[in-house]
Amino acid sequence: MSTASNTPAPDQEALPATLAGASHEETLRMYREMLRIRRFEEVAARAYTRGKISGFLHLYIGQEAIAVGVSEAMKDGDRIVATYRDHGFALARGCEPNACMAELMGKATGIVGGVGGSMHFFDRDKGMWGGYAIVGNHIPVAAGHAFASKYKDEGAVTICFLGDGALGIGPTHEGMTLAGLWQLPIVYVVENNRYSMGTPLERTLPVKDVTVRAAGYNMEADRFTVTDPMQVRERLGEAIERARTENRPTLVEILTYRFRGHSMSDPAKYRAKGELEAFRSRDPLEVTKRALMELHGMSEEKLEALDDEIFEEMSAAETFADESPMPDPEFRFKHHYIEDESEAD
Ligand SMILES: Cc1ncc(C[n+]2csc(CCOP(=O)(O)OP(=O)(O)O)c2C)c(N)n1
Ligand SMILES: [Mg+2]
Repeated sequence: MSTASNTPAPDQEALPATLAGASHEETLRMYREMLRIRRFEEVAARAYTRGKISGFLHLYIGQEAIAVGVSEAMKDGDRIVATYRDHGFALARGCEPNACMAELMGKATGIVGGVGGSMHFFDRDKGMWGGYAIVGNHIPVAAGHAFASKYKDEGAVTICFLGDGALGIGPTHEGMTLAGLWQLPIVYVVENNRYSMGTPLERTLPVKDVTVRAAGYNMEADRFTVTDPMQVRERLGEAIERARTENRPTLVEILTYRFRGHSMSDPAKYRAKGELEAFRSRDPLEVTKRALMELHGMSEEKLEALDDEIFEEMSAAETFADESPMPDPEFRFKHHYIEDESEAD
């Protein structure tokens, strides 16, 4: 399918059919998860400006519906392989905000003991197989995951996320070639947020529709503009099940938008005038909130109470991280080599 348009819709347009067909319970569950990601990152951004976080901090604000939707479509054993813009995936998979915030601050209680930081969130039990900092280099790694699942006949699917900026990188081509050649149980999802750092995709992409490449890799294709998490669950769910039941890989392009700069040091001055506001008017988080009010009769007060509760949860995570110790310096040598056979698999 190649019918998606990335043109902002006017304010207050009709709610998407996917939300109209969802129950109150599932709409609320997904809204809550999206809001948790957004508030987590806002608290993290504040902590960054207070000097509590070193290095890079890439926020996922605006794209949350994708992490929440894919997580809903996954089964136990399925694997996410993500870029450095990875907080949303970890939280959507059920990783604890305390451990995630502590990781941002490099603390011993962090999700990988404080040695990975923002770009390397990892939790095998939750199906969160990283956080990769090097653009495009995780695409063959993800093919390796999918190869292992197929070889061991695990029935598991790998879902690999990449940015539009990874499309011209050598390893992207290498990984996708192998996935198509070996017909691996994998879904590659390009989160096209229109920019790689400050460069608009018109200056990097020779062909606008990324999914035309799928034919060259012998993959299925899908392409859509994200509206809400239910839609993402549905569309990626189809690709995930095709990978699981037929070992048929898919290349998906999701047209999305990030509301903040590339990282905390980017004031995002390269945007066209009015662009940000236009995209904000169809923020999937706000669209899902509207569905809760208009379709399920939720009051402003109830939604505000939920927001307050989530803000408290994320502020408590900041306090937890603040009060956590730094890692033992020796910890940096752990995991360089396998010390014990039980760690080998
Ligand atoms: C191989 C490599 N080259 C350059 C960089 C520096 N870099 C970090 S993020 C980025 C832009 C990537 O943009 P995109 O893939 O669109 O992802 P987005 O940040 O929009 O999510 C670049 C060039 C890097 N990390 N790795
Ligand atoms: Mg991008």
